[in-house]
Amino acid sequence: MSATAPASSAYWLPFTPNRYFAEHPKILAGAKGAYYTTSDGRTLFDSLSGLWCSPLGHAHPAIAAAFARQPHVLDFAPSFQFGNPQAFALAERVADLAPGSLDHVFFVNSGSEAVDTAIKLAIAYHRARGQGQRFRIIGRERGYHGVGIAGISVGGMVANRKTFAPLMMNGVDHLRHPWDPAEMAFSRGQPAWGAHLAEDLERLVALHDASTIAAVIVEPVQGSTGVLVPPQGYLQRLREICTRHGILLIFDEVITGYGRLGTPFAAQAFNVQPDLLTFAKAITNGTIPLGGVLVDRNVRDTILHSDSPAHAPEFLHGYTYSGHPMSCAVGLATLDAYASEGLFQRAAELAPIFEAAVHSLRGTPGVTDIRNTGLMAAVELAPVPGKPGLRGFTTFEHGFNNDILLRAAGDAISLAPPFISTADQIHSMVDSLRLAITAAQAAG
Ligand code: PXG
Repeated sequence: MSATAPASSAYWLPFTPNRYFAEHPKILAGAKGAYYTTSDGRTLFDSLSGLWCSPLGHAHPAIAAAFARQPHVLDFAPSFQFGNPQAFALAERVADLAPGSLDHVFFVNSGSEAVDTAIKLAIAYHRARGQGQRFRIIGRERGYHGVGIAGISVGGMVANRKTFAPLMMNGVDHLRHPWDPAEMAFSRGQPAWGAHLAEDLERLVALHDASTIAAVIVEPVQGSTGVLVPPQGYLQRLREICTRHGILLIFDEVITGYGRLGTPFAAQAFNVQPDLLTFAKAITNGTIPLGGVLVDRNVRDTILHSDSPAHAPEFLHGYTYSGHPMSCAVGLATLDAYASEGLFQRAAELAPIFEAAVHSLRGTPGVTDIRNTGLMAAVELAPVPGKPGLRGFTTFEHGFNNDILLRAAGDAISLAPPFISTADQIHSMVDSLRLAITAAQAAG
């Protein structure tokens, strides 16, 4: 097998400039612990836990063992009309980690599917309680909810939406995002300013009337557009407004789920209870596709006790691979590893070390903001005039050509190191980023 990517390669890479890639291929050939190895034998620190999904690091032996075992037990089971022990066991474990009455789990295979599923659950819930006119879903600017049509409709990433504008879902509206560098640049943790931005929801209620709104979907911390941390009191206020108007609150925790903020879910870190909660990524440490929606007891009961006949499904939704025994077995091994190694606690303990290290970049030429919470942060870089995204891209390229795998969100660099990282690794990650930022500045 060739280690390089020929210009004529059959593989079309997702969210990648493919023409550029053909000339400058980047091949990850191996991974162990907190490091990747490139096809030319270099070692790179994994500063984003893969794509936010591998907090345990790579090649974890307990996960490898689950992969080896499960095909001999049950390699596939039909998901419609049948259960399997792995799916039941994992649903219990996920529900045990979740706050309050989020005690049922609908399994899917990705974050995008989780978002589709949550939106359908919200619509189905209102219909089951006789409020089928509630069809609107409110998202947020700069939100990322995957790439399904529902997800890009409620999402707020312009580049992902504009090509597909004719396909956008009806009835969607958006809150403003809560990042304002003039008010909150270099905040550590939750910014003090900005709770009032949640009042956008009252404006949308006044515009559309609550009787037409089914749900609000937000990432508790906006991840993909560069770690936008919710201002103090903001999520509480959103919750209050939703409750007042009978609107469901959906937290998209595809990134924040499973310890990123030092608690199982961000809902617990911020002490705000959603009605539906989506997860994916870290549930299997990224090793096999799996996602899901945690569903509030009342939402589930309402849908189950709607007027469908006893022999017909109450919720017309599901995937061939929902509750796949392989994914669920690996999910169980992953949750066991988080628990036995105390890794959510470790993430909480590393967070202040990480915060201090990341904020040491303040003053580095070109750094215009630093934002962080838990073990996630973003460093905002001044753009190259007239070329948005180029500074972030050059910084990423420099990191790759040296010793660190970086992820650029436009001109911000996002960081989310594995929970197994040591304090020394966090410091050297920030040193490597400083060098990459400086090199990208010098490149003009
Ligand atoms: N919701 C959220 C909040 C996400 O972050 C998805 C849904 C979609 O998940 P799937 O599994 O369908 O990709 C995501 C995915 C980045 C980056 O660079 C973020 C994601 C994926 C890839 C890259 O920040 N988030």
